[in-house]
Amino acid sequence: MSKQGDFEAVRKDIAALLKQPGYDDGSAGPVFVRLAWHSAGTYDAETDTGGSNGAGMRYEAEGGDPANAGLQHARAFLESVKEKHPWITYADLWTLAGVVAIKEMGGPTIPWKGGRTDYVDDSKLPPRGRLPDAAQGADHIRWIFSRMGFNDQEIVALSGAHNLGRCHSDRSGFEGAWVNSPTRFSNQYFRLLLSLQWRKKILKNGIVQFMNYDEDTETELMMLPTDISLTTDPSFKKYVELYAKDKDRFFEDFSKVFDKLMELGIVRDASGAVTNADNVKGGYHS
Ligand code: HIF
Repeated sequence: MSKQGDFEAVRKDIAALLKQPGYDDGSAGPVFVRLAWHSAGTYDAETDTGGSNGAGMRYEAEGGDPANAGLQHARAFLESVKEKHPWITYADLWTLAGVVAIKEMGGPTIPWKGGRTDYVDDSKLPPRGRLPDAAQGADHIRWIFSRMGFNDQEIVALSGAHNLGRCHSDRSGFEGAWVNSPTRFSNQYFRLLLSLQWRKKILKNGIVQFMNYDEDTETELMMLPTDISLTTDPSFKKYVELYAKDKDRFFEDFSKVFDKLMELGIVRDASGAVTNADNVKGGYHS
């Protein structure tokens, strides 16, 4: 067992857990990133509810939300880290796992601070329906992310995370990966959005997504309707173009915006200590 607050020790154990030969593309990294984002993306700025405090996915009302299907795998992988470092809250562990995974997969360093608390019961869970619906378009994602306090540029920068991982027909109903190296963080997603021909395809389950066949690698890549909307909306498109040609700028902006996402609902004092932990009753206090 590590000393309370030794986040370095936790980071090392998360990094050691990423390689999972029998799972998806051989890495738990992408599903950790999705867990981190879904743990925070319930934030509603107007009512100051939801966000990365609480780790509400431990409860059925949030964990069993169809929008969170598949994230039980990420939570199960991370259980061994929680057992080894029982002092860490789940809310800190899940956000830290996303940040460590991005770095280990070749992405930018993302500032991260601990101090989140876990709900002690399910009385304060955010309502379902706050996470985005991939079947929709630009207006929908602008509405969902502006509710969390993000502008157009930040929405596009965040979207680069779809460079990682894949869709699963038994989770979201969509199928396939966005890029050929889905465990390597880069700006490839933006380049492919602009350079390939994306054709609408109706899957056997009736779900509509966009597909491209790559002759070099003989693989089929995919885009969600929401991904394609980043190229059809002129305000979004100019940032897709920016990040497609400037990888350093993408890494820099992504680091800031992913940090902002992980901090949703968290209030800190000048020393970085979380001051709104009372919202969630109990939990870990550093
Ligand atoms: Fe995703 N996202 N996301 N997403 N997402 C999926 C998978 C991942 C949206 C829909 C989906 C973000 C925004 C949005 C990751 C990270 C981020 C899947 C597939 C869907 C449907 C789930 C499955 O079937 O397993 C929508 C509509 C979003 C609003 C635009 C974030 C910016 C891109 C915030 C973000 O960081 C990651 C990583 C995955 C891959 C998970 C995996 O298991 O491989």
